Amino acid sequence: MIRCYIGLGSNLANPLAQLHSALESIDRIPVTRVVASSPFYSSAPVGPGEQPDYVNAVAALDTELPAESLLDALQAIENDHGRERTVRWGARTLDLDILLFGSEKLSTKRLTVPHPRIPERNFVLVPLADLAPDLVMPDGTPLQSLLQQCPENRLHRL
Ligand code: A4P
Ligand code: MG
Repeated sequence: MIRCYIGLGSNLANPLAQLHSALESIDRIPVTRVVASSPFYSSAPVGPGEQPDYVNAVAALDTELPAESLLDALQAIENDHGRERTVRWGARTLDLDILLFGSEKLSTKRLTVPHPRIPERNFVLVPLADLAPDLVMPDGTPLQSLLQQCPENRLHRL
């Protein structure tokens, strides 16, 4: 059993419902259980172009799946949930990123873990710290020191 953390993001018209539904779907992945989910946050979009605000959260899972099988399952959920409104909002309506997979470091064609953009994203670090304030990254960096160094981006708890 491996403890992992998943970042959830949506900027659909009803991103709250999107995230609730995604959490239920994740809990139905074989040999996988959602053990905790963070509060939901509204966050300013990061990246190019005009986009609505995101709702972001982090979930803690226990799974017996290998990382790439977990990625397959998460991408299937993204497809199911993203399909409805892709025309309106563009390519992505639900993002499910594997932030951490136990204390493993993975670097394959499909998977980079820990997720490389964790340190620059307060919409990941803040909900991750809600779930696991004493977490230490696989390279030995405490989560709290990443939080202290993270760039500011508008974020508020819903
Ligand atoms: N991939 C590699 N490593 C991982 C991992 N650890 N977890 C690969 C998940 N996937 C991983 O991802 C593209 C490929 O990354 C996958 O096929 C997988 O093999 P994707 O989800 O299809 O594409 P994407 O999410 O559009 O691209 P990317 O670069 O992952 O975007 P990000 O970094 O996820 O950014 N602003 C706010 N406020 N909140 C957000 O949630 N999200 C994004 C998307 C931009 N701005 C945001 C937010
Ligand atoms: Mg992604």
